Amino acid sequence: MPTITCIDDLQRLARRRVPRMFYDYVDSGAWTESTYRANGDDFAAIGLRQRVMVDMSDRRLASEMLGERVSLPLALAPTGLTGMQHADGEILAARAAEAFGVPFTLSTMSICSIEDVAEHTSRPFWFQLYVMRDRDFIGRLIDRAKAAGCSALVLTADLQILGQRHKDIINGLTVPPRPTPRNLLDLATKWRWCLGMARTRRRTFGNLAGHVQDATDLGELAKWTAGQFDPSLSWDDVAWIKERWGGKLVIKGILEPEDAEQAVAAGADAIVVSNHGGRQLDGASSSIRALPAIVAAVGSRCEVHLDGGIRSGQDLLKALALGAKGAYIGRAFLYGLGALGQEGVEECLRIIHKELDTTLALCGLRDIHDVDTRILRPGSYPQPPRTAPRGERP
Ligand code: HOC
Repeated sequence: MPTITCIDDLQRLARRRVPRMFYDYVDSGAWTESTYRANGDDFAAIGLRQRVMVDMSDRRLASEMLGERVSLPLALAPTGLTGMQHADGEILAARAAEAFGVPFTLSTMSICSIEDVAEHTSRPFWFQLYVMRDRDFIGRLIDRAKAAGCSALVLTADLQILGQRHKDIINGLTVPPRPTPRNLLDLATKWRWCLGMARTRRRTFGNLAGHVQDATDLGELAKWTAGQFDPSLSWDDVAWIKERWGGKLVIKGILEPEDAEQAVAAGADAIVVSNHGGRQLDGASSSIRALPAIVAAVGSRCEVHLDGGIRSGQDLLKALALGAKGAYIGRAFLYGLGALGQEGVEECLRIIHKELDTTLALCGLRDIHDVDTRILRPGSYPQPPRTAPRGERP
């Protein structure tokens, strides 16, 4: 087993253990992947200010997201097909999040169902909702999340149609999936993954089972699902979703202040600044670059979270410094999951926690709540556009 020191190490191990089709599904973005790359590059461009000779003992990283106590301001993002990175992936990731004291978000497009995850965890998890054409089905999904005790509904706003990812097409992860000779040869070298999959009874999209006639076939379900995302979804729909749900509502996929305003007007308790991990609109802004303007616009009226590009505790600290109340990791925990199952997700969280703690201290702070732009090197970080106060000339 190689020594694991950072998320890159988990990624390398995952690449060796997860079938290429599913590894690439995670490690890919839309079209040229420019937004996917920018998510990481724009974090790397932000510099930190070292401070010395200040008392750095007794550091505090614990905080709150949506009123829930979190051991660090981080949640596991909703990620599709998580149970294809490792057998029972969603259950294992949710258990790791629970053990670490951070929220887990289950995707509509998960392999394990809402009920599977609820049965194997005690901490309430968050449920991510895709709005599909069949609104009755969506209503019932919301009811199921409520019945399972989910503590927040995360409505994804940026996937009314599916972005095109070239690696998925090349690998045959199209709808329906295409088993090519290359895929079959690759599977032969991923024996751990195959053993796990042979043991589990979960192989299809658990939340959708029973809804289509042939619910046992991944290809059929994928085909059905891709045609089901509702391109007509609009802000008007948030009202009925909010009413049916009745609990904390998060709107994910916001990059522009105007949309943030709409989300707040629609009653969001939190918004997630996100470009879907660079998997939807290639050319869209990186999440960290979009964050300051959104915090300036709505940060006093709702929680602003960030998703996209977080691969270390340093990235997380930079997002907090720019006004995020918390952030999400997607690929980082999926690499841990693919590499080492539940232990890998816990290792990912330990790594990020340690990096956050060390960076906080070296920036001269002890409490995560004291973090702001003073820890960032001037000129290296994005700033909100200068606007004149209402009623004044710019
Ligand atoms: C077959 C349809 O959030 C992603 C997911 C969406 C999954 C849809 C899969 O891949 O970005």
